[in-house]
Amino acid sequence: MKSQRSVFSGLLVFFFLLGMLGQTGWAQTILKCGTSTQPSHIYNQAVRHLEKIVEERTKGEIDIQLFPAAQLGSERDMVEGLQLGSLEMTLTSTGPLGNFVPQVKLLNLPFLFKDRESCYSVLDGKIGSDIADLFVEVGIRSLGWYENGFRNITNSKRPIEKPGDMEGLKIRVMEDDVFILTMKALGASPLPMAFGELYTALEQGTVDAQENPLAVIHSSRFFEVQDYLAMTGHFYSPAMLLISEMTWQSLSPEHQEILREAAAEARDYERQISKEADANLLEELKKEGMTVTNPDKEPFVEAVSGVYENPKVVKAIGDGDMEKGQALIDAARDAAQ
Ligand code: EAX
Repeated sequence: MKSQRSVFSGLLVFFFLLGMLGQTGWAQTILKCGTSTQPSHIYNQAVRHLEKIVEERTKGEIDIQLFPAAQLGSERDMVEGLQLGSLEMTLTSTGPLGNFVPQVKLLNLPFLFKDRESCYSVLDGKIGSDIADLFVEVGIRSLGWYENGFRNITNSKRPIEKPGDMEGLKIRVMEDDVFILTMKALGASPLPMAFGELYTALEQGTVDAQENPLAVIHSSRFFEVQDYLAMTGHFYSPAMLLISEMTWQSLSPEHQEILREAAAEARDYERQISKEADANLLEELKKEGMTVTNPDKEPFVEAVSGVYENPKVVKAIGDGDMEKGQALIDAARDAAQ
């Protein structure tokens, strides 16, 4: 009896203290944020920037904790984690996102955008915000379109000057059929694979080639296992900062507002460092011994034009409706010009 009573009063004291902590603002919300890339990559610079702003403005009530280098799984695993509520946040490429919201595939189309300005006008305009809003239906909330960047091809076999040079190259692609179809149209043999396995696959020769923005090629040190870099810029790769809808709903309106604003600021910062990375890293990669080519893009654009007419792709972009898919493609092409 006696010991039961003391357990009871112990519990009372415990809950009393817990209540005090809550009232004095000591309760801290930890938001784990996973990424696939190496710590020095722009995604992780941006998340650290976000972490700082949010910590300041919430007076430490929200602590964003970064887990880079696919420590918490592949991009696809992390997005699934958000749905399940086992992970709070991720900054990911659109690579796996078409498996959750098929309309995202629109943004994965080759040579859709001519420059960064055209990307931002689509992503920050109606098309981008309509697509971002669809994530709520699958248990995820978008905190904005970040940037991975224009993708370029590296390989270990030969310099690439024209689509014909891609013939037979085993190339790793992200896990979406738009990427697979594009590489097939260029004559290569695409192999979908999670990013975390890529360095080893290149090193061991499981694949000859891969494609990524300069910031990824550099931070992941692909120059150690790839001799040739072709500045094709064939895909613009957007990134998204995502938060689990369960987590989002558990935050106070004040914290939601702080997070939303900080995410927009960190996005602008990330786009800026992404642009700087493109301006600076080509020289760095040459210094690391890569042979760089600047192929004429026209023959590449022509070779992949069929991807835009592929019924499977058009239908997927329209979420099962060909006409809607075609309308979206037309709208994006107009807006991107
Ligand atoms: O999001 O999978 C990829 O190649 C991505 O570009 C990379 O993980 C960064």
